[in-house]
Amino acid sequence: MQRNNTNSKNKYLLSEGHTACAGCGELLAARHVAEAAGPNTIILNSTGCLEVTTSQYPNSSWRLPWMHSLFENSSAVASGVAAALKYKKQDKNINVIAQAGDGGTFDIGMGLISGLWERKDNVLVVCYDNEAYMNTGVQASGATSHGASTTTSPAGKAIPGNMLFKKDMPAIAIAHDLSYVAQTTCGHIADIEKKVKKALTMPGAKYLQILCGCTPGWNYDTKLTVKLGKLAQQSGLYPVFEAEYGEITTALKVPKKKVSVEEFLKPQKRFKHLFKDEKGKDLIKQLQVRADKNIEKYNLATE
Ligand SMILES: Cc1ncc(C[n+]2csc(CCOP(=O)(O)OP(=O)(O)O)c2C)c(N)n1
Ligand SMILES: [Mg+2]
Repeated sequence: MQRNNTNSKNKYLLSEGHTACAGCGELLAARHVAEAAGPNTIILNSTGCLEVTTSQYPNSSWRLPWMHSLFENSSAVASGVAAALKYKKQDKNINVIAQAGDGGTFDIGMGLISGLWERKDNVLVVCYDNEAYMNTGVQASGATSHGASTTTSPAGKAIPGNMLFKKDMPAIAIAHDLSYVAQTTCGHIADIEKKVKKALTMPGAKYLQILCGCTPGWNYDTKLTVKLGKLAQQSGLYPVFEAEYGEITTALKVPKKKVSVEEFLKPQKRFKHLFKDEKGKDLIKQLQVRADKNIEKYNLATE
């Protein structure tokens, strides 16, 4: 494969020349995952926006060994790579990362990821959670927020957006008794790097989930990607935390001055119908209850 812009001074391991949208939270997060992991890393990438936008034949934006196989199986291929590295006694100095979107992680890749976690294969599984199947046109996934309008849960007379609730994947990961499970957002770039570095020091299977704004899918102004990540955390809707062997070890506090879920929802047109009538306002209240429960569960309140 050729690399794009080979004369460039940009030496990011995920470099320019990709075709992602302006303001893509997934590409931003993935760049920092790669930077934190460093050059001695092999990445297995499921089908999705991150794969499609960084590897258009005959180009690649990756300055790392990187492989795409199928939508559902980056984790199974990663298990094979980890086994080969172990056989070659190279498993201590080469990292293996299996990465996918929320569709590839929460839904279609779930069985194979669960197998990897069960066997405790030496792989970091990273989910870029943009809360829908974005690459194929914003279909709802198991990660889609309650109330979000998507092409398979269009807000209208029949329903006010997605009527299902987001699957708690980190809890499912923790239930596999992993050495390390963490969650963060594309509004917390330094935290992404810190968590990847930490994860790669932990034995066996690890899981990192990153909330990533999607400008066309969430339908917001491109300059808000980082801000929305911060608001998701500050409102309590998307806790930023780490758990080691099932115990929460760190959790980022929410600000003393309450940030309501409305502040996160309002700039995104996927939620615009919620602000129009009483039914929508009730649904916002339900989301606020869930955010408040997170604040309690993860002990996020600032004294
Ligand atoms: C087995 C299979 N089913 C469906 C598809 C079509 N498909 C390709 S990418 C994609 C969406 C990916 O969504 P997600 O994993 O959330 O990643 P995103 O694009 O949102 O980053 C789908 C449905 C496929 N390639 N293979
Ligand atoms: Mg997605």
